[in-house]
Amino acid sequence: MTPEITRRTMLRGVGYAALAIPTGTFLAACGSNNAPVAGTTGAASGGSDLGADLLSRAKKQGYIRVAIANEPPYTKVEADGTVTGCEPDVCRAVCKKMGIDDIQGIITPYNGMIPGLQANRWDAITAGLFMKESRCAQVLYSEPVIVSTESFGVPQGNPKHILTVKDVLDNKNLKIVVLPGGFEEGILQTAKVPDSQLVRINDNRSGVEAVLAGRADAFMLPTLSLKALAETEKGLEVTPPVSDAPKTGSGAAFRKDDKAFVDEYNKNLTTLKDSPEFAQILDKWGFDPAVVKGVTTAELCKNPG
Ligand code: 6CS
Repeated sequence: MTPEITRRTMLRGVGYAALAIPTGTFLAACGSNNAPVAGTTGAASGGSDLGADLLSRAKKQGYIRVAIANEPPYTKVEADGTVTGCEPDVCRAVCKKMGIDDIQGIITPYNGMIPGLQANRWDAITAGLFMKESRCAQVLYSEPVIVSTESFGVPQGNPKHILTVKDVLDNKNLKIVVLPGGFEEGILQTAKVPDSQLVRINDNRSGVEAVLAGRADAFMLPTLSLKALAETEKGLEVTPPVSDAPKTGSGAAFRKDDKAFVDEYNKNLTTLKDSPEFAQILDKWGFDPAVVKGVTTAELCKNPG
């Protein structure tokens, strides 16, 4: 059995030299003193006995590893390494009800989340990875935690009048920034927007910069993510929710083999949803807890793409 890795061991083992790891920074949210624990994701997967079933392994080691993007308010890594944001906070609350002390976050791009899950680099995705057919075919989603909307981030005054996917289709000169493998890229591709109109940029701030510098006309991203960016990126305007985009919703995503864990997770998620704690978490991050009531994974997995 691989020896348990405590945070102290991890600190001793990998030190902080790994902080510079561009895509595999391994962050721990351990209780109150959430010092970042840095290392490659390899160190993360090395710290757990993948042979045990997820529930018994997680209870024994005291955490599950979760993929995050660091895109507030869906996911956020605080300056001290604390992993938070709406989805990680809900996941942490459900895990505690399951007897699992905490979560440990690993930052990764959206297009790497499912491949990394299937490669056992993490145990779950708690990033607001919106449900759609192709994703639901590869992972086991919990019941939904959030339902949200999409918008366009545009220069002040929205000079090109971009409000809907149809506006993008009707003007072939428009260039729209999307994240590679992101839900928004899928929306535009499903609508048959030509690839020549898509500008793929890996990080949100660079996406905003491209719009403000005139290298693209809009950045398509969840409404709340753009609003969070607009708080610091002066000059960015966020359009009202895109009326012809599908309903976006997400929950935690797990490996298909971990069905026993997901069943237990859903039982505890249902209990959480019926408690004031769930509304407190969603309200804190700007999500409306009422909107997800009655929405199911089965329904959201019908989203095309
Ligand atoms: O599910 C996705 O792919 C999208 N989700 C969020 C929270 N942000 C952007 C990303 O494309």
